[in-house]
Amino acid sequence: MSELIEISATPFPYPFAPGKTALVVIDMQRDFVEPGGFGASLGNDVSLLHSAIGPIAALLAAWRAHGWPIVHTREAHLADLSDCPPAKRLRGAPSLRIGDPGAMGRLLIRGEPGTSIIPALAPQRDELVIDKPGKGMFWATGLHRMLQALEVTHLVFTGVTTEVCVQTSMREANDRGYTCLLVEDGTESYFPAFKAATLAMIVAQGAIIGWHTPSATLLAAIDSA
Ligand code: C5J
Repeated sequence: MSELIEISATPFPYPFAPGKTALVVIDMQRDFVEPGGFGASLGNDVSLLHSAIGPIAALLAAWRAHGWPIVHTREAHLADLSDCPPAKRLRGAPSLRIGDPGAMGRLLIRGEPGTSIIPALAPQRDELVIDKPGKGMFWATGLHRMLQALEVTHLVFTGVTTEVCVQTSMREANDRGYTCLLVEDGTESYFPAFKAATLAMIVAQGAIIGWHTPSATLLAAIDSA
């Protein structure tokens, strides 16, 4: 493995592996971030997610400058909903359900305008873009094999929402042996208290799931390495 860089982090320094660390951007798609999508249909204020966009853009620029691996995910189902369990689709009383037509096409359906990643964070041609039917990025996606083929051992997490798809993906990654860091200002939730709780619980018990640190700390460490 290439030499590790120690990044100041909570609860103790994170061992960053240059070239072996993929940047993961979870679900920065219009359906969660813009009005009229899935997030809004659940009654959420989507503007609460916007502060993560700048830090994620800065991290993408740094990863691209080094040619390091990047993974974007989208929560997106097949058009016939065969990969969307009724237990997911029929839960609660949203104003629109998954698959219903909305302001940006059918909600959370692959290929619809709402599932596209917001223009500020648009993927580039050589980056992995994973459509996932679940909250976690490994469930029914084949991503683990793709990361193994790239010899990725470490993952830096960003995206939305902190306590749902980001945390689920980070837990799945931890179970698969990846060393995981969550970027504090590169993730957001519709519920600030849930974001705070997630940050606290992943680092408890000696980084039981992983580490967290601000984007500025990570970027400065990468720059000076
Ligand atoms: C949600 C996600 N919140 N991307 N999805 O349903 O976190």
